[in-house]
Amino acid sequence: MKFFAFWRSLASYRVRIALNLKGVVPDEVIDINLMKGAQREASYRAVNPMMALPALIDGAGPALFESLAIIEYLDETHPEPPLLPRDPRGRARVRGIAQIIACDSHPLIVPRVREYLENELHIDEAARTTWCQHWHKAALTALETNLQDSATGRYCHGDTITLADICLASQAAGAKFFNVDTAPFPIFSRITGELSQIDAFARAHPLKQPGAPAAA
Ligand SMILES: N[C@@H](CCC(=O)N[C@@H](CS)C(=O)NCC(=O)O)C(=O)O
Repeated sequence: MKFFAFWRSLASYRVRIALNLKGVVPDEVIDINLMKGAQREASYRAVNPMMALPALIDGAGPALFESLAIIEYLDETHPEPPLLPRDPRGRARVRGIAQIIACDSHPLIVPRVREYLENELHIDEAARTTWCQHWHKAALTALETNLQDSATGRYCHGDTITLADICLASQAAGAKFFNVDTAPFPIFSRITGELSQIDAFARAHPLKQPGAPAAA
């Protein structure tokens, strides 16, 4: 198994958590340095034409891409512990929370968007930061409201870890990177605090990866 990742990539972080929860250790972790634009090199474009991390090649391939799709693949090929509830409504809620993060919020703050704002639209750094913080807060506001539901337990959905918790942890790491105050979101903060104590989450954290600075 080959895992294409980068320490700072929040989508790679999501897949790293799932790999840890499932006890799957890739044979090779291939570092694609997003800060040097390595995701756009031909060799990686051949793996993932979207030029985004992560990607996973399991056995003969083909390469898998998009963190949620990869995590569901891992969940299907390594069913224990399950990352989705058994009931359709529960699964829809968990996937919904995950998609607010991975599909609605995160794509607005990735390098290709920030670089386009800077290089093509000539938006200065302060305004780019305002942009990123705005989309973070929009997601946090929606998440906090969703988490007020009685289906929330110790974690996002009841008392077992699901795909939603994996995504919540990535949102928390992103909030730190972009200096977003999460104090106004108490349920989000409580759950992400709990998750940070779990070994599979702690070991997967961006700042624990090779090449990461001591603090970001
Ligand atoms: N929706 C994708 C997001 C993939 C993505 O944009 N990944 C970022 C890093 S977290 C990336 O590689 N960006 C490269 C770029 O924006 O140029 C997923 O969840 O896998």
